[in-house]
Amino acid sequence: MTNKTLQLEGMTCPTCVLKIEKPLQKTKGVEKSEVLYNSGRVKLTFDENIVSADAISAAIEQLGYVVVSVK
Ligand code: 9UX
Repeated sequence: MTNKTLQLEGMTCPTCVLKIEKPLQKTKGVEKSEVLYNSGRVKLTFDENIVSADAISAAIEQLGYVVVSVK
């Protein structure tokens, strides 16, 4: 399993957390996700054999947020 933290921009109300978390939880390969409104971060645990950090970031950007860093 791989752990990454994404720094987002664009979460402007607390409901954004749910808008991001729901699709992440349905994404194959994502084992655990935690969206933190206050810091604007997404903590991820995922299987790199199934999904990449790039693919997850792209999916979040499709929702209208900007991923400013992946660490
Ligand atoms: Mo609030 Mo976020 O109306 O996409 S849910 S800004």
